[in-house]
Amino acid sequence: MPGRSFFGLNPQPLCRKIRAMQTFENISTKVHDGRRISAEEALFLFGSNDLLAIGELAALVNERKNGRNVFFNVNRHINPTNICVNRCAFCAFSRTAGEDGAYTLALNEICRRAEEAQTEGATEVHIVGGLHPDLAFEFYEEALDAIRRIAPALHIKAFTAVEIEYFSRISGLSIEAVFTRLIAAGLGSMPGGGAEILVEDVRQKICPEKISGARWLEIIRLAHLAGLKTNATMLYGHLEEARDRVAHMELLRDLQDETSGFQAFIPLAFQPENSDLKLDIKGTSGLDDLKTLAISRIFLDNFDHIKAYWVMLGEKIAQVSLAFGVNDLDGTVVEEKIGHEAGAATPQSLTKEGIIRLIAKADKLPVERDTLYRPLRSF
Ligand code: V47
Ligand code: SF4
Repeated sequence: MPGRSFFGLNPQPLCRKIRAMQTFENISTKVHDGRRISAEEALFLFGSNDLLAIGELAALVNERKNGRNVFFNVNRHINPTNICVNRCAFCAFSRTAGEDGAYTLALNEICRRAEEAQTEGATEVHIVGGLHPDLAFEFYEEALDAIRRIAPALHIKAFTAVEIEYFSRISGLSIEAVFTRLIAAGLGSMPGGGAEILVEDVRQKICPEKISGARWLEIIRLAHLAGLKTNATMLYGHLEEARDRVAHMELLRDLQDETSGFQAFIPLAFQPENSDLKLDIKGTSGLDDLKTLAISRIFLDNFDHIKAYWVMLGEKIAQVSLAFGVNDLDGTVVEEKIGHEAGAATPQSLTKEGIIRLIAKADKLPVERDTLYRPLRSF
């Protein structure tokens, strides 16, 4: 009879434990054979707290793809404006025009920062910002063109799919035409922001004004068709559930099967301070961070790179993640606003030497890369 005690043993938890062991064995066999795991299996892994077993599988997947190499790049973030018409509930960075702390950088200040980055050895500028109600599309076009002239050695990685869609709306241009114009002005690739959680009911709660998940995917598809590589992020640790994370990653995996345009997947740990999402949480746990990175490494078999963004994770968890399937550590950054406005306790920047030390102390080989993952130097 189900659940009845037999010689003092309760058979139900025992059966569950055996079933769980069998499921893990099946997943492990698939991963060892180089086969893809299903969404259900990824969800099972989220339900398990056997972090070391999950990490071992992720490390195996990563080892096959990247050996002991861990990539990093020397970059600088520039956020041209924090004024944004969307005001997503989780975002502590954005302001309404006229509000305390609202800012917009002048073109020459954007150029000064880019030039300084180039002088200091950066190979990339990472440019994202708010959806400004008054700046014209031409401002962004001019900014790229000016950066290209003043700092020609820099790769310009700029604008989320959310910004691209906004540019199309304010300019009356099609998405394709926006890409053509920005590429002509110097755009080299796109970061992975704005994805948040692509599942619509969660998205409606955390960023109701933002373009839908389906539209985000469509714009990224068009970016890939236009020849731009992009990243993909996932904002986790707020009110989403494990099944939302898996559904999010499955949408990305499907698109990657179609376009091969994604370079890296970057889980972003939610920083709860100063956000309008009134959740009774203090931020993600180290266990959840490592599990999420490891499961993404196992599940996203068609992504070459899983990136740990140390700004949100903290340097120590980012370092430990290198044993849990991660092969990319972002970056020198220099000035970070999005996470720090939301309470991130990390420094504003890491030196190149600091990143090399983090990687080497994790018994990995530091490889400086360019934005398109071409190795520049090993250390
Ligand atoms: O889309 C906003 C996230 C993203 C918070 O592609 C928050 O190489 C945590 O996308 N807590 C922008 N996250 C940053 C981003 C990114 C960062 C580093 C590298 C790359 C890349 C991309 O930041 C937003 C949003 O998902 N974000 N607020 C917060 N409170
Ligand atoms: Fe604006 Fe992006 Fe912040 Fe949303 S996350 S409010 S779109 S800057």
